[in-house]
Amino acid sequence: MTAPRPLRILMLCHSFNSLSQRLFVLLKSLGHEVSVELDVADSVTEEAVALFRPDLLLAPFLKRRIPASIWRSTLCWIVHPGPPGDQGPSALDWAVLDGQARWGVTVLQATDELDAGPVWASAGFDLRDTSKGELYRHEVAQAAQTAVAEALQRLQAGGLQSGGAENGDRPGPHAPKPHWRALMRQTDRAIDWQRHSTAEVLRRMRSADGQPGLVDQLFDLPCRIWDGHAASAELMLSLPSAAPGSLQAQRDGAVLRRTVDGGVWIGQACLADTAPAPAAPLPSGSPSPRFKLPCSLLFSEQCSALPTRPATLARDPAEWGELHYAELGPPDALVGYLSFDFYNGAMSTHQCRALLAAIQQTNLRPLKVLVLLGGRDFFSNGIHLNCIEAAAHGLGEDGAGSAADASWHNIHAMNDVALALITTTDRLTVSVLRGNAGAGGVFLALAADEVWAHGEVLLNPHYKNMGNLYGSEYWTYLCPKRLGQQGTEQLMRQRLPVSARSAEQMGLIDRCFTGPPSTWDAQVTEQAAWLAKAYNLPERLLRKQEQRASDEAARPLADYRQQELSRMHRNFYGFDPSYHVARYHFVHKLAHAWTPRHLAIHRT
Ligand code: COA
Ligand code: THG
Repeated sequence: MTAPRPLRILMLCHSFNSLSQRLFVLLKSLGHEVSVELDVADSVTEEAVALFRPDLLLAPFLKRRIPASIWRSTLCWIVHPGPPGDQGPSALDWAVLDGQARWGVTVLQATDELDAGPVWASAGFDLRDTSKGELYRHEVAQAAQTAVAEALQRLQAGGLQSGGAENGDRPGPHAPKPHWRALMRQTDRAIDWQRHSTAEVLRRMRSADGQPGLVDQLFDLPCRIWDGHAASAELMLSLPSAAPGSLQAQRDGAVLRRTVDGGVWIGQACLADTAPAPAAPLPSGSPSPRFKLPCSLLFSEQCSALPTRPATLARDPAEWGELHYAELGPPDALVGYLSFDFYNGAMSTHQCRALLAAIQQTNLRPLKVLVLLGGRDFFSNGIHLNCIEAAAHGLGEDGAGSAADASWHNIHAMNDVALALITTTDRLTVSVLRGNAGAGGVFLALAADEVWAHGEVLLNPHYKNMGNLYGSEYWTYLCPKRLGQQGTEQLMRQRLPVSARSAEQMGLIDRCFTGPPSTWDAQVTEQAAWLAKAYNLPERLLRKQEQRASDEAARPLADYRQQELSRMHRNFYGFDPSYHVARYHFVHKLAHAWTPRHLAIHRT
C-alpha cells in the first residue's frame, strides 16, 4: 500500500488557541501542508481558500458560521467539543454544569445547519471533576487529536473525489440522535449563596472557566468570577461564624466566600461593564479595568479589611494554595516536589517572589533532587500580562505607576527565580511540564538541569508574538546550551508551537513521557527517585559545579541578564509601542484584524 498523499489543510479559527495549536502540530507531524486563517470576515476566508486551494478546511475553534460559498465547494470539518449528536455553542459548559460522567469530541462536516452535518469521527473520555478550561486543554485536546487523525484516515482511504456535502454525503459510522443545546445564559449557572452548597458553587464556576466567567457580586460590585477552590473544613471551623455569602479571608490573591456548607476561594474577577470603580483612590482619568485580575488586586482597597490566612508550603494538599511542597524518598535520596499552580500559568511580581522564597526554603532541605512541577494545567506562561495592564489603571503591584514599570518589575522577579535555579549546584533540579508552557515560562523550565514533559504538552518557546518582545529569563544563556546558536535563532524566528515530542527530538527538553496520561505522574516520581539514588550522583553534581564555574568565567550570568534587559528596557520604555499595543489587545481580548503572516503561509 502506498502512503496517502499529504493534504493541503487550511485551519480556520476564532483564535490560534491551545486546541488549534495542538491540531496544528498534529497535522504537521502527519506530513500535511498546513496554513492558518483567523476568522476575521467571510470575504477574508474566501480569499484564503482561493489562495491556498485546500483539500480540507478544519475548524477547531470557530464561533461563526462558515458561509455556503465555502462549504459547498471545499470539504469543511468542525471539531465540536461534544459527543456525536450534541449541538450548540456551549457544549462543554453544559457538560460540566450537568455533571456528565462521559463526554466526547466529534469531527463533523459543516453544512447549512450548525453542528448537524455528517459525522466523520469521534472520541470519548471520562469527565473529570475540574474546570472547563482544564478539560479543554487536556481531555478535549487529546480526544480531538484522536478524532481528527481517524477522520483523516477515513478521508484518505476514500480518496478525495467527494468534496463538499452536496456531492455525496458520507454518513459517519454512527447516526446520532441530534440534540441542540442553546447558548448557556448567566441565569443558567447563577449562584444562590443562600442555597447552594460548595460543590454546587464550584460546578457552576467551573462551567464558566476561561470564557465567559460567572456573573456574581463581590463587595457589592457586579463582576464575573473565576478560579474557584473548596476551602478545607478545618479552615472554615477556625473562622468566626457568618452568614452564607460573607467574605471572610484572603490568600494568594483569592478571597474566601462562605457557602451554606463550607467556603469557596475565588481567585479571579472582572468588573462588569456597569460596575463603578472598585476603589476610591484610582488616579483621576484612569478608567477602571475591565479584564480578569486576581481578586486581591482588583479589590485591593476592600481586601485590606480581610484577614490573611496564608497556607504553609508543606501541608495537606486539600488545603488550597498556589504553592505546595512535599518530599518523598529515604533520607539519603530525598526528592523535593515544588508545585506552583498559578492561574493560567501567569506569574506576577508577587507570585515570582513567593516562588523564589519557596525555592530558597527548599535549599535548606537536604535534597538530592528538586522537582519543579509548575501547575497542573500550565507549567508557566511567563510574566503576568493582566497584572501588568492593571498598572495602567492605577492598580499596579507594589504601586507600579505604569505598565512599563510593572513589566520591568515582573521580568526582574522572573529572572530572580531563574537565577536561583541556575545557581543551585548542590543538588539536581528537574522541571516537569505537566501542562503547556509559553514564552518566559519555557525558558524558566530550562533553568533546571533536566526538563521532562507529559506527552501531550505544547510549548511556545519564543517571545516575539507579544509585540516583538526580546525576552529575558537568561534565554540567551540557556537556549544555545541546548540547541546551539543557529537552532536558537531558528526557534525564536519561527514563533510556532512545538509539541513535547518534537521538543525532545530537537533537544530543547530531555524527556517526553509516553503511554497513557494516567501513568505520567508515577513515571515522574519513579524517574526522580532513580536520579536521587543514582550511584554517580556525586560525580554528576561535581561536573555541574565545574560547568557552572567555567560558564561563569567565560561570561558571567549578570552579563547575560544585563544584555537581555537592555533590550527589554527598549521594549518597555522605548519609542516603539508594539509590546504595549500587543499586550493591550491580548488582555482586552480584542478581535483579530488579520492573521499573522507566519501562520498564514498562503499569504506569503
Ligand atoms: N498573562 C496573563 N494571562 C495569560 C498569559 C500571561 N502571560 N498567558 C496566557 N494567559 C491566559 C489567556 O489570556 C487565557 O485567558 P482566559 O482565561 O481569559 O481565557 C488563558 O490564559 C488560556 O489561554 P488560551 O490559549 O487563550 O486559551 P485556551 O485555548 O488554553 O483555553 C478556554 C480555552 C476553554 C479556556 C476558552 O478559550 C473557552 O472557553 N473556549 C471555548 C471553546 C469552545 O467550547 N468552543 C465551542 C465552539 S466549536
Ligand atoms: N456549519 C457551518 N459553520 C459552522 C458550523 C457548522 N461554524 C462553526 C460552528 N459549526 C461551531 N458551532 C457553533 C454552534 C452554534 C453556534 C455557534 C457555533 C451558535 N451561535 C449563535 C449565533 O452565532 O448567533 C449564538 C452564539 C453567541 O451568541 O455567541 O448558536 O456546523 N456552516
